Order: sequence, then C-alpha cells, then structure tokens
Amino acid sequence: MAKKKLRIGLVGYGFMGRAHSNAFLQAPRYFDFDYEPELVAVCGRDKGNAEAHAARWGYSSVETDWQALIDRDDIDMIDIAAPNDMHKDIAIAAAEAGKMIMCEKPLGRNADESREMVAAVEKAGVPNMVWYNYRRIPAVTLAKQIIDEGKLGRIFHYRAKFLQDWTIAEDLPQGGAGLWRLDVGVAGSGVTGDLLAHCIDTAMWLNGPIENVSGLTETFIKERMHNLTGNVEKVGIDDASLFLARFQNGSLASFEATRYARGHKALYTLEINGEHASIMWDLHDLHRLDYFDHGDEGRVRGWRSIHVTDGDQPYMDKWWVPGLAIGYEHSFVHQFADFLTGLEANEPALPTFRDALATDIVTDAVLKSAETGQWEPATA
Ligand code: SOE
Repeated sequence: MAKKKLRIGLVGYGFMGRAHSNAFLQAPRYFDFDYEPELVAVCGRDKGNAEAHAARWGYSSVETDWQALIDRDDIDMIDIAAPNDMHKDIAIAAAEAGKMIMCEKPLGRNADESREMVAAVEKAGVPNMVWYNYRRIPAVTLAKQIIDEGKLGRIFHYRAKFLQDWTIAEDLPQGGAGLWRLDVGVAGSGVTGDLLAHCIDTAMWLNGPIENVSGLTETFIKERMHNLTGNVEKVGIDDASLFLARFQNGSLASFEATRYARGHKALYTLEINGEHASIMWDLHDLHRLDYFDHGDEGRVRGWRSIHVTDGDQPYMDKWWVPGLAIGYEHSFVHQFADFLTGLEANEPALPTFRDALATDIVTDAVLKSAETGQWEPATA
C-alpha cells in the first residue's frame, strides 16, 4: 500500500533545526510507519543559511518568511525550531491554517503565551507535540515503566539538576544568533525556561503534577554587551535557578539549574526514592539506569547499573544488537517516531501543547516565588 506523505516545513536551521531534521530522516529508516516524511521546505531569516541547511538535509525548497511557509498548501506539518519569541505567533498561525505542529521547548516564553497556543491548537483540532526529548531516552522511558508498574511503591523524594558552565565569562555578549538564550526578550527567562523546564517535564511525567514551589534565582553577571544593539545592557535572564517543590502525591523535591557550575557541560541528573526502590539517571551516562531494589536478597542487595541496550528495553529493538549504545540524537528520532505512531493511532503523542503548558505554569511559579519570597501554587 502506498504510504501517506507527511510534508514537513521546518522553521529554524540552528542546533535544534539540525536535531529535528536528523530525526525526520532517521525515524523512517529504523521504525515502520504508514507515513512517509518528506522534507519540503526550511525557513530561516538568512537565505544563505536556509539554503545551506536545505542542501545538507535534503529539503527541496527554502523560505525566508514563516508566514509564506504556513501559506503553502504542500505542507502538512510545521516544525518550530526558531527562538522562543517566535513560537507563539508561528504556532497560532499554523494552527489557524490547519497544520499539524511540533514545537521546540519551552512552548511559550511564559504560561500566558502557552495558553494562547493551547487554545489555538485545540480550537483547530490539529495534532501537536512539544520536543521534550529527554523522555525518549530509553533509560528514562524504562524508569517510567518501572514507576508505573509500582515497583518503587510510595514515592518520597524527587531530585533533579541540570548543570552547565558556558556563560561564566563576563565578556560573553547577549543576543543574536547562538546567544539569544541570554536575551530575556527572546528567551523569556534564563535557565528556568531553558533547563529546569526539561527537569520539570520529566518529573511531572514520572511523578505526577507539582502542587507548589519555593524558588531562588540569581543573575551573576548583571550587564552584557548586546550583539544586536552594540550597547552594554542589563541582563534580564536568571543565570541560576533552584526550587523546592511538593508534588500532589505528597513527595518532596529539589531542583537546580545553572550555567555557572564550572566543569559541567550538560549534567542532567534525576533521582527518585520510593518505599521499595530508588532510581538514578545521568545524561552524561545516558544509556544506564541505576536501580536499587530493597526486595533483593540482603546479601547481594545493592545498586544495579542497568545497561539499557537490550531489545526488550524501550525503543532498543529498533537499533543495533544488545550491548551497543545509542545517544542524544536518538531521543529526537524516538520523539518523531512517537508523533507518527500517534497520528496513525489517531491519539495524541506526548507531551502535547497542553502538557507543556503545565511545565510553563511551574516555571512561572518558580520565577514568581523567587521574586515574592513566598511559596507559590504551581497548578493551572
Ligand atoms: C542550552 O545550552 C541547551 O541547548 C538547551 O536549550 C537544550 O534544551 C538542552 O537540551 C541542552 O542545553
């Protein structure tokens, strides 16, 4: 039977444009779908860069105006990999044009933007998903299976951190290509929306909704040269963000994200302690899940380091032979595979825009709490 085409229009050719393009190409090579992705157009402000991206990844055309991309009737799905300040307008216009949408995280620059985006996709009834890719690392998906099977029992603690060190230099400018994450107008916030958002998405997927939070943020470098204006300007983002939380299931949590942890490049770790068992995961060793089961015989009880590479472990039957690891880019491949599987089953693929809004509600609450010094509710 002839496959149905899924004609893709990508907005953005940066780091995430590459990660997504790779996923579009790789997923159908390793997974079986009724859909056949077709890379129809890439859109970016700089025509030369868009053409270079199109040539490298196999897009058949380029656009420099995202509205023109959306207006095309040879595109079914708009993939948003542009900076955060463009997510809302592109998503709403795409929804109004009846396109499916995949959007890079965070959904909006704040929960108000995300609410508008959720309303637009739900009104239009278009399939939608946000690229919170870490859910799709096989070891993290295995953690989800273990928790859902009740193996941890009652959960007491959730602990997560995401540590980087790339903005410590005082002379690093803010703004413009590659550095828009330091510009609050474009990014919305600093590490809260960029890094804690990942931790919160995974946490709520694994451990349910967060009830309230108490946050603490700091901007260590107060002024930076702005690449677009050439002026030294106030820095509006949070460089570090920590918060305590209480989940609706009664468990207590601590979260930390910073770009000032010298020596750490992308140390995303999570740990969950339950009544019967605990799990730990570390992005720097992403194919391993550490698991402690108190039910094991006492003499041999201890932390197991599960090498999540076997065919009966999540996603791994699609890759190599047992024992051979996969990496970061595969989390995007899996996410796109899940999107296509969702289309075929006529079921939403997670996280939807609505799920990602829940994350933005928590990040807003963290930022608010850091300002008020009070605990803040983190539910809609
Ligand atoms: C920031 O450095 C960043 O690239 C985030 O924007 C990504 O979402 C994260 O996965 C890795 O770090």
